[in-house]
Amino acid sequence: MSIRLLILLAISSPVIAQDQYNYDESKIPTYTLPDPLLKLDGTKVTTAAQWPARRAEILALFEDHVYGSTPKAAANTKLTAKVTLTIPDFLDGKATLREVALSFEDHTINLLLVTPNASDKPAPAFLGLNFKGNHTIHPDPRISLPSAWVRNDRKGKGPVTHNKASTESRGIAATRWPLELIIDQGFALATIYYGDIDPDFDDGFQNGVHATFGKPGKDEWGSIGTWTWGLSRGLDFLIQDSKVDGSKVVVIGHSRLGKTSLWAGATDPRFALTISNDSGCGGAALSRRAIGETVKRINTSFPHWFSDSFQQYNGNESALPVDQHMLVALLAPRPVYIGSAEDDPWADPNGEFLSGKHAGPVYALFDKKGLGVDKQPEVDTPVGHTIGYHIRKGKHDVTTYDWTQYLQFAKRHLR
Ligand code: GTR
Repeated sequence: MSIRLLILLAISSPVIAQDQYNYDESKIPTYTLPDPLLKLDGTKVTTAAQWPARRAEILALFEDHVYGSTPKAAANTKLTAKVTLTIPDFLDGKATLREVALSFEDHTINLLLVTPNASDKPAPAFLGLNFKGNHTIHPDPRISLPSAWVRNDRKGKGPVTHNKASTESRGIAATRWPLELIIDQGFALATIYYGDIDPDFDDGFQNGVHATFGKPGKDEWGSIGTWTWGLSRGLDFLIQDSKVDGSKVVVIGHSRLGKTSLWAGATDPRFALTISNDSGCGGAALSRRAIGETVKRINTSFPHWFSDSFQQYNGNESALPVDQHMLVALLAPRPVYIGSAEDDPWADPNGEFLSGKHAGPVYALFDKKGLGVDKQPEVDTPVGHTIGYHIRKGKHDVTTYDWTQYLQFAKRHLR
């Protein structure tokens, strides 16, 4: 290497650190995806009746190699539910807002539930985790602030501290949660602050529900596993609530919480429909493409998200016994929608599309048409049948455009 190049590398090192990740489709390594229909004994699944056995194998592979399994004690824990706040005339009388404390031992997870007032019939519902507190989804000053850890949100910079949520953050995530649109279409919305379940930083699993259930083993849950478990506990409540149709609950999530919604749909078949928004690596994007965020990078930046076993695939994606199309396949024959954004190459939009495509053969076992197209569609052109997909204009975010597609898709499949 020439001295000139060395000096250039040294002075521009932060830029180089960013550039070490591939964004070029032509530089994707050649890879072969594992066949979702090929059983471990070498026989091939050809009928819907044979699928449950193969599905169980795939689920166990994801538990053992990617997300970790849920400790038995957690799986068996029943939470008590107590409604702590009711606002019957929320959104100018269109909806009822309730806050529900879901508790076990000394831990409380607060669910915010907004149900439409227009009809007496139990409403289909969306359930999703939020990043910054339930009070950030709407500016109403009556919504409680979380008491758990919240991110020190200086545009992602600076240390992750144990700040308290402030009243100034009321409604700051409202654009990601278009409540009126959701209520006007006859859906309920339920959300939980993810930090109530497990704070999102690597502390050796000292806090959140990890504190109750103990330090996880090598192939037990990381934070994505705990957040997923929290979604299922939210669903337990929704299923018994008279205002919600428990057979029509959609699980939705963005980014790391989109990885979480996919794993929730896979582990809890009571979710009727799953939505992944810009979920990227460890979500809908195929790991073997190693474009944008890679397995090594995600395990290095966020060692607490997956099980420790996932680390063995750092830079070694082809050794994974699964890839993320098999995560989508675990949702079959239930509907699933994958949303991408054009200016989000870190999440590999085409890899997100391809997971949907390669899950198609499993949907076909049930005579369900998956995406119905072979190539990633143009921007702002939603496609799909039982598997939906769009790539919209814009950056990594959840927008009204995304929600409009998700609501239409949910109506099409749940009504
Ligand atoms: C990024 C991470 C992504 C995605 C995103 C988010 O830093 O690399 O995998 O999860 O965070 O959750 O906003």
